[in-house]
Amino acid sequence: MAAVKTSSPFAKIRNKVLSGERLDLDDGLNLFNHPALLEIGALANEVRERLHSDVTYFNRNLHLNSTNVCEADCIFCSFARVTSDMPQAYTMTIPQCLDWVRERLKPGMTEIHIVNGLNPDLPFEYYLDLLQALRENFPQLHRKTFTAVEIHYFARKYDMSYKEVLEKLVTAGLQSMPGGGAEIFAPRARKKLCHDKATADEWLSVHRTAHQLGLKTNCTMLYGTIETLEERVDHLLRLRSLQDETGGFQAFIPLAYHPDGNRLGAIGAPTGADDLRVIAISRLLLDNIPHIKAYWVMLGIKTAQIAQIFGANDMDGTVTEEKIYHMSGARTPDALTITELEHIIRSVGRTPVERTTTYELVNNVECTEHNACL
Ligand code: V47
Repeated sequence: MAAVKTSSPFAKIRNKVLSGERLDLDDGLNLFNHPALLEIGALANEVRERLHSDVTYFNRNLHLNSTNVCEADCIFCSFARVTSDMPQAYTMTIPQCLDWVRERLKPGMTEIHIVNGLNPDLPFEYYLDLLQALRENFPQLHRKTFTAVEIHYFARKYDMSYKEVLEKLVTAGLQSMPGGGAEIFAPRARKKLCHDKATADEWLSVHRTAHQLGLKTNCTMLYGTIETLEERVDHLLRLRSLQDETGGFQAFIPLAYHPDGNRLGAIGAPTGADDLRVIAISRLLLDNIPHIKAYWVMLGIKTAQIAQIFGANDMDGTVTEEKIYHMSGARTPDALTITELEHIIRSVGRTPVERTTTYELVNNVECTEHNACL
């Protein structure tokens, strides 16, 4: 790495990181304001290599959004339709969900990721039946389902505690939770972006409960809307505090704002440099969360690839048929093949390693001939 003036804020941060000392709010802000992106990236890369050597993880997964009817008023969202009679609103029945999976299932797939709208017309049994039907018909797919915002909604709507909701869903087949719905925790920004869904404390409380029940979950941050740099750092530090308490987060996924087709529009959509900076700073601040995922669907394939030398160590997966980003203007393909993912990872000098949802290694005997799988 190039010589860094020993008295500069960055030099102090670098010394802290290299000696294993924790970064604080001021350090986070200094990193966001430090002009030399490559220095931040190189430091994050050192941490990433210390934790994961040259490995980049990926998995084979399907994304199902079984309803986009959602009564929450999130002004950045292009996916939701407020009522079921609006154009493009849909709700799939359980047999339709099963057919949908069956049509897209490939040998070697290990995960189904489900995120839905907050649909006022569905009974709780819909979610239980969906999980049970998926477990019965596709036992090979790990069910990573429902964000903390959905769990909070179920608790309020069906009059249960978070623990009761989660226990019932686990009995029906939920195995882990995705990290969506966190957006930005700061009340100022949250009030403008998504005033009527789970608050930051509620989001964190759902994850705390899930972790206490032994579930692994992911966490996210939506950036590039109206948040300040201080609000970004505050968000990351709140995730780090919960992780100190429970240890239940396995991956952090920064989500870059996509501006098409929603009411927030084209304010401050992040640039490639912003994306890489957020990845690198996340790696440096979140010293207790094992994996930083560069989600190629929203970063774009090329940025997600370069992120692998800026602190990230995961690319997510094949992601067959993502909708939330594609309805908000993502230009990435609907899915990647294993051959494509492996090529992208290898050509940035990393070793592709297939994982399960909970980061066990996969030895896909069925798929040694990759083309036979995807
Ligand atoms: O919660 C919605 C975000 C999230 C937009 O856990 C938007 O492995 C940008 O959480 N621009 C859902 N972001 C996606 C998500 C996720 C994705 C991949 C992997 C995992 C995981 C989780 O998408 C929402 C919201 O924060 N979002 N609209 C938009 N216009």
